Amino acid sequence: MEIGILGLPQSGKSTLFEIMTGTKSSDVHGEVCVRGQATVPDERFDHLVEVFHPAKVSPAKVPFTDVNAAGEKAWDAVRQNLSGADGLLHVVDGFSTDNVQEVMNSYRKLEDELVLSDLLIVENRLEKMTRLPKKALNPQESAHTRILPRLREQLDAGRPLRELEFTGEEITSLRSFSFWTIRPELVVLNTAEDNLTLADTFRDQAGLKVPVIGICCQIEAELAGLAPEEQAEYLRSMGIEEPAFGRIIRASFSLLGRIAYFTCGEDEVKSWVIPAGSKAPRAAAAIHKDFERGFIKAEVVSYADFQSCGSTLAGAKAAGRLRLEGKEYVVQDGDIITFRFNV
Ligand SMILES: Nc1nc2c(ncn2[C@@H]2O[C@H](COP(=O)(O)OP(=O)(O)OP(=O)(O)O)[C@@H](O)[C@H]2O)c(=O)[nH]1
Ligand SMILES: [Mg+2]
Repeated sequence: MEIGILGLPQSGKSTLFEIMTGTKSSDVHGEVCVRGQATVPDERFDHLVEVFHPAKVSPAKVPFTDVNAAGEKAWDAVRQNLSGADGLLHVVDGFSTDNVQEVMNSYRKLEDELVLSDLLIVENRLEKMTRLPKKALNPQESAHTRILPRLREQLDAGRPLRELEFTGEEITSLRSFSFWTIRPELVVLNTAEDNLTLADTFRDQAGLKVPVIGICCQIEAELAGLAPEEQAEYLRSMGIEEPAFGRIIRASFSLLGRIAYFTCGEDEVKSWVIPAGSKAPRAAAAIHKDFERGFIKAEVVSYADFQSCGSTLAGAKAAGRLRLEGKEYVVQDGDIITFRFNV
């Protein structure tokens, strides 16, 4: 699981990366590609830590990748380093202009680049296949001859591939292409400090089918150096309720279709990241493969039930809210789970 940060030069990518991950990006030994982990802000998790006072605290994390590349080979470096990213965070410069049309143009400029890049891949592939005799095609290639013309049509119209519907099989067979526009995208508009509402205007006018979040990276970068009370005071003075970087991290997390469940004890409170829709044994495998193989039952209480039963497991049990779930149970976001297994 990884999110790649993309954007035109000097749009604020590295600044945002540093705010979210606390990892310096811009001047680390001239490295082209920098990876960092961002902690997902979660009030539920914080409450569990307060209740259990564990020796160890392990919140959910999202890995981000920032690419520092300039010059002619910049695009190659970006492509190479982000080919494995599951989702894209597209940073748009909204601070050097207050004209929404200009902001839309700079958003489109990179999007068009990505669409074009995907189109070239599709056309090369189709061209290669037309030169092969039909009978010489392997099953993978025949699948491609069926799907790729549809992709070409979409890209030709300047539209991203993520708007098309694919079957699970099609997605698997397309994976090796590492298309840009098939991956989920979150747009981050980096606004000037006196123009925080630009993101709302942009969202309304651009009519995008992907989520848009506004942030003023400059303000939030300054925040990072302050003590917590000073941060709150500073935010209030700027008219901001909550730092936007937390919302961006949370949105990135859901962009990848991930949810979290918790394991709680005196030794550790931990948030485990799993794909939404995972059944209990699959979810258990996040902790240990043996938990999946030897899965017997999961003792589950939802976070809301836990809280309403006095925030203790004993309380939840006494109220009959601690459920014993089997192999078919689909784990829900915020579940507090103890697995029973046999190895
Ligand atoms: N006014 C203003 N300037 C900003 C803001 N965010 C970033 N900048 C400036 O924009 C410049 C680029 O910031 P970076 O975070 O390095 O941008 P980048 O996208 O990583 O740049 P490259 O990696 O060189 O493409 C810096 O000089 C920042 O000071 C902002 O919110 N407001
Ligand atoms: Mg940079």
